[in-house]
Amino acid sequence: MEHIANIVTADLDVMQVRKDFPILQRQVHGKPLVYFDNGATTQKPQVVIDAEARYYEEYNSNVHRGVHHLSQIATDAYEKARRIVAGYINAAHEHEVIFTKGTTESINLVATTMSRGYLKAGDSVIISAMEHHANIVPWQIACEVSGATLKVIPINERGELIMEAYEAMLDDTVKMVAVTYVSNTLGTVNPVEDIITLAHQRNIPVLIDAAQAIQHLSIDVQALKPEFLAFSSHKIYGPTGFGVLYGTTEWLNKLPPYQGGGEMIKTVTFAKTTYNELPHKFEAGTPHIAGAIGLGVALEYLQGTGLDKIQRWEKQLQEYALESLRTIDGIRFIGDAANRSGAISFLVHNIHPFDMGELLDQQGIAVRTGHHCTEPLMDFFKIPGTVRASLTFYNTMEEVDKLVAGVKRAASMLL
Ligand code: C6P
Repeated sequence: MEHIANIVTADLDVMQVRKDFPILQRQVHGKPLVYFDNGATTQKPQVVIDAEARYYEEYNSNVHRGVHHLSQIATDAYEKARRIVAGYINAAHEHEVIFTKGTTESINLVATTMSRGYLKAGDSVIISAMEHHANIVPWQIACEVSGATLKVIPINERGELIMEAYEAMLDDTVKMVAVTYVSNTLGTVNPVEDIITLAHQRNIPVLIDAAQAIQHLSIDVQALKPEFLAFSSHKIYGPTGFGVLYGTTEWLNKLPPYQGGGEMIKTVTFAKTTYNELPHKFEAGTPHIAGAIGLGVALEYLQGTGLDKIQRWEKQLQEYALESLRTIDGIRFIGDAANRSGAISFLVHNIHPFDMGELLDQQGIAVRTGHHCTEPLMDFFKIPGTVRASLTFYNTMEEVDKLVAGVKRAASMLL
């Protein structure tokens, strides 16, 4: 196919962007790396790698704890990262940005603290059928501890939420709604605006799992108005082991602390401990300082590259990939939502996803295979797993062609 769109219609200079990511220049099994596992983790631009290294080389020190020079520089850099994150999602206050280990910890923080007094027997929590395990299991545990019930919004065969069912579920027992913005397996973009509006009509707080949305969509928390929003740094070109929980001041003040230890205290005696203010109340222990700095730089890099350009290119690439993959004999898409982003899951004839994944790997093409931590979705579609290609802005149409040719080659060997 003609790849003129690579250069002309997309105002993003993809070839230039690719130079910013050193790993994209490497080979795998003697072939140029084609990286389509961005849903699992994205690659890091050199500026992020350099910023992390600079912290360790030049001002490694603990934060908020020392009056000495290095500690002050580290604290400033750490708090600057919070400012950048707050600006990126348009939080009303920097203290509404809590630093965590990632999406999983952010959701666990909310579910665990809600189970300590807020959720009670007879209450219910709503999640959806397309949640990642990280937005299922913490709520199951919270329900077990509190005696609340877990309810699940069903989906249709295209992998879209059945909104009428959701509306019908919203009764007086519901004390929390926690749903994913974008499905990591299906690529479905959920109507989170409607989900939040309907919940708010009954004063129910909402948590949005934005792990697969933050890197593809613009999120303005003051416009969207979730009470909580969680995402991971490593899926938005930042370091692993780091992430964000956004929460409104009201709700973060309402919830008890999650973990006890350094930084989250104001005063400690054996009789009683008083807790620190936001955001420190939820940041016990020495944090991943380099992670925060790296995430801040990653977000600045995206803003510098241009979010509009990135999103336009990703849309074109996604349409091209769907159209090209459709030409493969025997392909079945798992998830065919009208509104989608990021992940494209598929199966070809009855080929096991692992076999397909292995043969693609031999051609230097990295995709993810398996249940993608969404086992209930696999049960719904009655499949063992999928092959998942998750695209992002440094991918090219040539790489999509390689994937399509690779899948055809693998299929011809396996059938
Ligand atoms: N999904 C994937 O390949 P952590 O591991 O905490 O950074 O993110 C957990 C998580 C939560 N919600 C969603 C929607 C996710 O996609 C993920 C991570 C990866 O799909 C690893 S399983």
